[in-house]
Amino acid sequence: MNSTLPLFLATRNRHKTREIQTMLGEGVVVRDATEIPELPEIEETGMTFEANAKLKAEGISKHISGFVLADDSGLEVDALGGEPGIYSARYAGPGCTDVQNTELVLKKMEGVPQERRTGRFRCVLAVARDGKTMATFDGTVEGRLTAEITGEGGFGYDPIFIPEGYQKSFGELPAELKNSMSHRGRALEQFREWFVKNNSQG
Ligand code: ITT
Repeated sequence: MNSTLPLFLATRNRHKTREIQTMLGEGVVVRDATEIPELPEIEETGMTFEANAKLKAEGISKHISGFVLADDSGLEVDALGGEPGIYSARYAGPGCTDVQNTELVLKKMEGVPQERRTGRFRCVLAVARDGKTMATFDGTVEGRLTAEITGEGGFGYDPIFIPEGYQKSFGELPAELKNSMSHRGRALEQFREWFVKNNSQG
């Protein structure tokens, strides 16, 4: 990207903001909802990642001018029937921590053999302006669950997720490697193309 473009993220999750800012690079200056405490808390009442991403993007874009990008994401575990899925952030209950969520998944997976510990991260990005969604993008990364917490990198469920083709978890692998293949990285590649095109059209 040639000039500096502003982008507002409809998130209060600073880990997402850091990853997105890193991946979009210096040409895009990212701000998020942690900078504006008056912004409303958008209730995630949708039944899909896409519905919740749209709710967040549309809700916040009524208060912020320009493009607003929202990310709804989570972990789907096959042996748990796709849980925690859209409930990833609140799996262990309202206000719970990443560690509590991660420990709950591991507990529910106790005794599940290696070959059945499959799952994936999913991310849907929605971009909105003036309360209307303009586009959505999605990305997934397949992998398997560890039996215990591994590494200190990343956030959320990263320490219990080993991406396909690797022997280490996202908690152990370098951030650049995660970003190059992650659900968020894949969705963001598509968004980036859209963003450049739509900004150049004014
Ligand atoms: P916002 O709604 O404010 O964006 P949130 O953390 O509540 O923040 P979500 O509702 O999309 O976001 O929940 C996503 C949860 O899924 C998040 O809290 C993590 O626990 C997990 N998650 C998403 N992406 C992840 C990643 O790249 N690595 C590990 N865990 C991830």
